[in-house]
Amino acid sequence: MVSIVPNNIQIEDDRTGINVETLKRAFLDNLFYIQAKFPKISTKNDYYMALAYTVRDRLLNRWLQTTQTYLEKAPRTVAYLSAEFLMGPHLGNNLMNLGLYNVVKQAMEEFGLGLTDLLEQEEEPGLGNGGLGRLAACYIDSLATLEIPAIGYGIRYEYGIFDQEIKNGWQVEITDKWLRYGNPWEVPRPEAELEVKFGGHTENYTDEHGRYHVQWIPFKVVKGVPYDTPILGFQTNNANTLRLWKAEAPESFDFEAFNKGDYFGSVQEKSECENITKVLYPNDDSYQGKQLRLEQQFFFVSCSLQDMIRMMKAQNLTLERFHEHFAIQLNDTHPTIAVAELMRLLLDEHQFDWDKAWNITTKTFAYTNHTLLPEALERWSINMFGSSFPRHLQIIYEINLRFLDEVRIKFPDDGNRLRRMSIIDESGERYIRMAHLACVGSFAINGVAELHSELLKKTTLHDFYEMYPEKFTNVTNGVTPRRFMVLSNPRLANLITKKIGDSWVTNLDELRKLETFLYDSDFCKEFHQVKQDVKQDLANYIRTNYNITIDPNSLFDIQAKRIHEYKRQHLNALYIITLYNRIKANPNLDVTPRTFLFGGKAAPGYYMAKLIIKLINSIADVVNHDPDMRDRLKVIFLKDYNVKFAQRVYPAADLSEQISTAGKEASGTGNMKFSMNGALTIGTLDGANIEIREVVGEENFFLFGLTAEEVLQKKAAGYNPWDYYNSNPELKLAIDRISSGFFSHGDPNLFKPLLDSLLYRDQYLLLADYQSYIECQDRVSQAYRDREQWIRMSILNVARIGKFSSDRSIRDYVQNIWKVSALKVEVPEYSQSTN
Ligand code: T68
Repeated sequence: MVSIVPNNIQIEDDRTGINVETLKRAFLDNLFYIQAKFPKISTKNDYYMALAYTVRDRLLNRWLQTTQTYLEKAPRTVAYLSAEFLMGPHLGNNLMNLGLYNVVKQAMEEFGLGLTDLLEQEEEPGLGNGGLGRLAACYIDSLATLEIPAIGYGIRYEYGIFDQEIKNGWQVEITDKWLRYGNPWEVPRPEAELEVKFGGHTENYTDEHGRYHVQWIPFKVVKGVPYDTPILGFQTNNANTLRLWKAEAPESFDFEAFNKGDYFGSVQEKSECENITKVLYPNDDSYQGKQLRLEQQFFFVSCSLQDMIRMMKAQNLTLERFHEHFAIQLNDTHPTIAVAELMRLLLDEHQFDWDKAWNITTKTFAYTNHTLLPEALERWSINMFGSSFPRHLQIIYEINLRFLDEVRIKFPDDGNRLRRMSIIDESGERYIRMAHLACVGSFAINGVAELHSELLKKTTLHDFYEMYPEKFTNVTNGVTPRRFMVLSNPRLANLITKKIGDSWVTNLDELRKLETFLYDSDFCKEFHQVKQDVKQDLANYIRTNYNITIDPNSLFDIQAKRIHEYKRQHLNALYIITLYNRIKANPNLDVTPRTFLFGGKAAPGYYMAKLIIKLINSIADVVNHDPDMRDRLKVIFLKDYNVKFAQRVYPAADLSEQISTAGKEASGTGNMKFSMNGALTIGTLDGANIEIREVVGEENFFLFGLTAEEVLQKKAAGYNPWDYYNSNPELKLAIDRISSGFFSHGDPNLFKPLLDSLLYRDQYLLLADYQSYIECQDRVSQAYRDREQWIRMSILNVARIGKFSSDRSIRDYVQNIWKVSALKVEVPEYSQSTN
């Protein structure tokens, strides 16, 4: 074919050039031709969009080259299936990864525009709830940075996690209209749409060779349209794809209905189809058996598997080798219906026999579990499941039949075991246990921190561990130091780079070299100054947005994460009340000034979590207005905690609160981000806290509370929270303060549900851990007074945190589970690559 592009372009053109002049020209060009604006009438958002397109242009060559290289070389590829990707803003990250941050900053400055301002303009894609979705985003970053061929598959929710406002101390949810002003980072690929079936029934038939087949006759068919976002690695040419699926009606009108005059009926069908990807379910670590949610899961899974099959066909590869070409990671059980769908595709659409199909399927999938909480384990009622997915129900029955035969052989005469392990729960109304399906259908099963993986083997998945010990492994979570250090804390990053060079960004263990400077007083001073400056930034932000003044010299004590009883934000609140009581009793008490900062969303239907938010705001109201507390205690609940805001928060923390009941937090990842930015942790022996403490050193970590084992023992021994209430005067006083109506304008009923839950059940053992927590907090206050020692502890946290880079996690997955290799992408000059 004759090239339509001259292949001798050498000048810096408007869409690839990276000097200041070219960037400025490109920016104006995009402002005019894409936003259709003159500078004079442009809004901040127009400027943001023009810049975003300017940066996107500079990604495209790498992205297309990557896609083409993967297509040609057909490397083994990771498909990361996740119902959530909590990506955070793209612009800053792409500027950093392209190495264009400073030159673009200068270009914008020459227009009188502040880059920080423009970055602030981006509406983040909040397509996740919390840790699980953010983990997927960190992993996608590391996969690209490590040059591993990978695709992230998920759902393009029209409305992501709700925006949180606080009204009168209560959480109010606002629809997240993140697509309102357009999304410059995604490219729709309508030409690659696929069809997904729902409902209906199955029919059996025999083909001309006398072979028996099943055909699924659906009730409705929905179109899946892929929207692709390039995910560039840090200073690499590899730009992987995040492919999110949007549901659409197959035709814009049902013409039959339309011709019959049923205009509204036909339009209604269209909107029903589009409902599938309308909104993200806002529950973390809990589960509601909603049919639409199940349909979301199947929708994106079916699209993704069909997409993979299509890719193999395009590469002339036989499906017999599907498992050699793809390693599919199931991010929790949300995509687990993939086990049945891949079986269906192979059996019904590609005529494989059962054994062959099952062999391929079980060599393809690997399953990551993210929770031990029983209320979070997904199970679907057979009736609901069967009404949407009749064929998959048959397949799951068949998988179960064969699986239980295997169990019977390995463990003869053990009926209870069969009942416990069955994929179908038959103890009452019948349910499909998705974690069981995931275990049976996968070749690898992992937890997300050492303790969590051990507890999985001992408790939740114990029977499966006995059945398939070789499948079980641990991959401790990690987070990307690019977004959570370089981008969000440039002052710290620059200081580190000045001391040890910049290779730590992709080899985080290099941070160890900082230990050499532990007693270098200039370095310690600079390190301290960085923390103070970042705290000042946050203080300014809070003054601007909350009209509250906080003192950057006070200890910034931060708990930022989803609100959940097991995470125990209310234990933190009990300490605040205790401090308050002490100061009221002795107004001259010499206390270490503290600023308590909270952030996090509650699931809209989780009343207790919402009441915890109200409690924190009510305490804040009293404390912040009490003259006795001035300059010593401040409490602020920061609204709408999201990735963008988290990037401001982590760098500014002195103390990171990781205080979940031991055995409940699978890993935690905020704990790592705080520690990376020099916060010390006050924490229980839970999730990754244990491993963080191990690497930073126990003398640089504030430990308190019962161990996971002690928690179980205490419960088994008949735990009675009243014993603690009655025998601990400070605890009693704190609780009585709340129940007296002191924080609720005299209303003793407002917080009664919370207090009753603590005094009569206390499922999460706050009262049992209270004294240990209080004493530990008092040690923190003492320690903060010796600022030089504190700084050294803080430096050691940074220096020793290397293990918690998501690069390490991804290497673990690559070596122990996926068995894939890096594939470096070469990018020839633009002029050559367009031929
Ligand atoms: C979190 N889980 C774990 N779930 O709680 C956390 N759940 O300990 C861990 O560090 C993190 O996963 C990453 O492994 C979640 O975030 C959810 O958000 C969720 C969403 C939907 C349904 C159930």
